[in-house]
Amino acid sequence: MDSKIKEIYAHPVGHDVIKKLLLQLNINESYVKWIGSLKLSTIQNLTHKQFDPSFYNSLITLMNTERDVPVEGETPIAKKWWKEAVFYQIYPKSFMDSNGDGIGDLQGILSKLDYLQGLGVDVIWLSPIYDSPNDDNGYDIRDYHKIMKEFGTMEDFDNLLLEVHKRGMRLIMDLVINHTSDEHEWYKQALADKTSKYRNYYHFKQSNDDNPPNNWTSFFSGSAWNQVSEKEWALHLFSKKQMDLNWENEALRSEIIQMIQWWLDKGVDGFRMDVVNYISKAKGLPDGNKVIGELMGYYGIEHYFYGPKLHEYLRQIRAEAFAPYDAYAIGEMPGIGMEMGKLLTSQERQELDMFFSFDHLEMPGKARFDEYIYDLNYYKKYLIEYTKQYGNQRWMSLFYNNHDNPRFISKIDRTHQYTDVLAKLLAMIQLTSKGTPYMFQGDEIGAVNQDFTSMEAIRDVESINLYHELCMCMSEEEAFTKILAGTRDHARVGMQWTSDGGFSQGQAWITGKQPSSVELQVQDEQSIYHFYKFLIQYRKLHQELIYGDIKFYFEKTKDMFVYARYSSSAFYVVECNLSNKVKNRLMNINKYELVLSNYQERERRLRAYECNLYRRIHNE
Ligand code: ISL
Ligand code: CA
Repeated sequence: MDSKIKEIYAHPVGHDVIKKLLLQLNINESYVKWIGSLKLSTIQNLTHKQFDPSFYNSLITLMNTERDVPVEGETPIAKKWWKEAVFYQIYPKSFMDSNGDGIGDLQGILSKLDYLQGLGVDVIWLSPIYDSPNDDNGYDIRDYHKIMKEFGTMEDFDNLLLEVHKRGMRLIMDLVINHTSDEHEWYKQALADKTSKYRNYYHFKQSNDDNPPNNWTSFFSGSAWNQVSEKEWALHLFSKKQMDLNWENEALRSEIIQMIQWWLDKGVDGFRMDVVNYISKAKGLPDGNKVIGELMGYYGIEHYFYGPKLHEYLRQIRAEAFAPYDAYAIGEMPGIGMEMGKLLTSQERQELDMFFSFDHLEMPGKARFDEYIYDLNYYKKYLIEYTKQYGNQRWMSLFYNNHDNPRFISKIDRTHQYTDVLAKLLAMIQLTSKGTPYMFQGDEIGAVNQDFTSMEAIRDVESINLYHELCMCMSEEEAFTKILAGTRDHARVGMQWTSDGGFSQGQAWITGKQPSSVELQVQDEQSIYHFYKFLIQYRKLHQELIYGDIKFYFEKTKDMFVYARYSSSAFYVVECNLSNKVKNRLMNINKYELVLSNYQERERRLRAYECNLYRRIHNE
């Protein structure tokens, strides 16, 4: 408690916790400087009403969890296939339906491998395809060694993997090891017999009264506890059918590691680890601080988003499963900031290779279900800071979309009048910045949010639960408006292969429509699809855009985003107008040749969302 704020801010964990709180409160970071010399105890006295001692104990515990500070100083970038590759996330349920039952499947994906190879995709990430009751569309796994029947058979999977490898592509699986379905054999045995060894594979906890054992809330509304008997409860951070695994249990850890090895023996190339930062929970599962609960929207999160043994578990998985197979691993880690990200992914730490940070997806003080216009100047600031701070021992993932978020392009341009140039601008930044591009199905055809008209069209368990919770404190119309702003279903409607049909000839499990289609985009040389295809190819041939140095210009100039990627032998500049207003060009381009633009004609000034890639002519 005698530590000064500036000392706490200098600690990687302290830095990210303070930064996260300021972000949620929409308070400028410069505030930290003013209070830097104050002691934590002074701050506690000033805020003892809001932050009770439990908050400070959590912060200090978090900081003492991992004493190492990330290695700084510059080493050359180590070349790796996953730093050069373009990844493409497929949500199998909505990608392509081969048998007309209205649900995407593995044979449907197989039929589109040539399309993906033609686009230039190097790695496919499949959202979960394991046997599941589909309470959370496969993120509730019932059997890790079986393929979900709606998606096909294990033979279909083996054939798909073979065909992916035949094309020189790779495939990574979505690994959900924070929780299993409540229909998993382990959980069924745990419920059936209190003395079973599987009882301790989960978090069962006594409660002295008929309230849950602590105040933790679920990401999918309500308490994070299922009552399983008069005095016993079981923990679920997500839906009531997704039961959290107890990673303290060595037997559980080794079963999970054996399962990972089983998939690696089949030849998969790596994994995306679902909410992997949640797997270690604070001892005793203590109550969450109320102020943090209100601020973050979820009670208890400080006790598991960066748990006491997270590094230990990740090192064990790496040592026993990933390393022997030289497998790739990216962690999905909601709430983890840049400094903690360094501790979890720096190459010398032998834990994860990369991670998905989410701090860029919403603006400060905004949450996914808020309606607001996203300002690309915030993304510019985020990208510049991350790129400068992240150095060469770590490697960023660059993504706008996934199956959990509304379409990024629709947050910026709600009327969709700029879709064509804006989608290309986003592609330009993603494919020329320093980091690995992660595309999500539909990015390449300018997929946008859906104008769902009622809850009848909504399928996502998170949205349905939240809607019922909101209806307790607002009208159905207001509740639906909030759901419409943030529902994950915007990203889960079918891939639009042809203009009349979507991904299925049958009655699709979810209905949606895109303004364009693969068919139209492939035919039109000036399409978003061809813009992606060109850039994916170009960066492979001109690897300054991957491994080159990076330099930012006009950092303080609003709406202008200009940076160079260069080596001793080639120099590229990317020039972007982040606004829908005409802007003066700030750079002198007469020594450059234009490689690619999202506008056909040349003009003296930059038009709405105009982006240009230039190559410096060296013979002058
Ligand atoms: O963090 C969240 C609450 O706002 C969600 O974005 C999301 O649930 C979180 O990022 C974790 O997502 C992953 O785990 C979930 C699953 O529903 C998501 O689809 C998956 O990507 C539970 O497995
Ligand atoms: Ca099907």
